[in-house]
Amino acid sequence: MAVEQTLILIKPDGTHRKLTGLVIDRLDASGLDMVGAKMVSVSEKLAREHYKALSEKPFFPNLIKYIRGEFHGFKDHRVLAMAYRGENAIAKGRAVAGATNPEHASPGTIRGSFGRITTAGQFENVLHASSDEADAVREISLWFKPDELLKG
Ligand code: IDP
Ligand code: MG
Repeated sequence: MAVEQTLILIKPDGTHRKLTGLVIDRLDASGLDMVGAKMVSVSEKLAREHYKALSEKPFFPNLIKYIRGEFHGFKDHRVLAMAYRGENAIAKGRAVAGATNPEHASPGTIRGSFGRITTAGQFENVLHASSDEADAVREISLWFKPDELLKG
């Protein structure tokens, strides 16, 4: 099995609803090791770069507002960014998260238990988890400087 790194973001609905500890607990239980963590006030530039593959989607403008905390009353765009390392870290992070659409996410996953679809159609699904190795590498280098990550 491959040792991988993955990016986990606790999105503003997750921080607003005090789900930070629960997400970390689930990731601990999955056996992964946290190798980086910081609270981030997400700039528009960072939000657009993170979600650039979705820039043509109709929900993109609201997605940028969502990840910047504009639907949750935060003045400082509050996201907890974390990097995890371990065997099959990417698949394990996705398994903790559950399916993208909270209505399709299995009960017991974070998104299945706590995600919602707003009346505007936005999926508020508590956390981001990198979806494949190329995304994980790109996203970790976008959110973290090399010296912010544990090496060992
Ligand atoms: P992922 O977060 O499970 O990897 P992506 O397709 O990469 O899913 O989408 C990124 C984020 O965009 C989702 O987590 C969700 O917040 C939002 N999103 C994705 N698809 C939709 C949609 O069809 N309607 C509204 N929001 C969506
Ligand atoms: Mg994705």
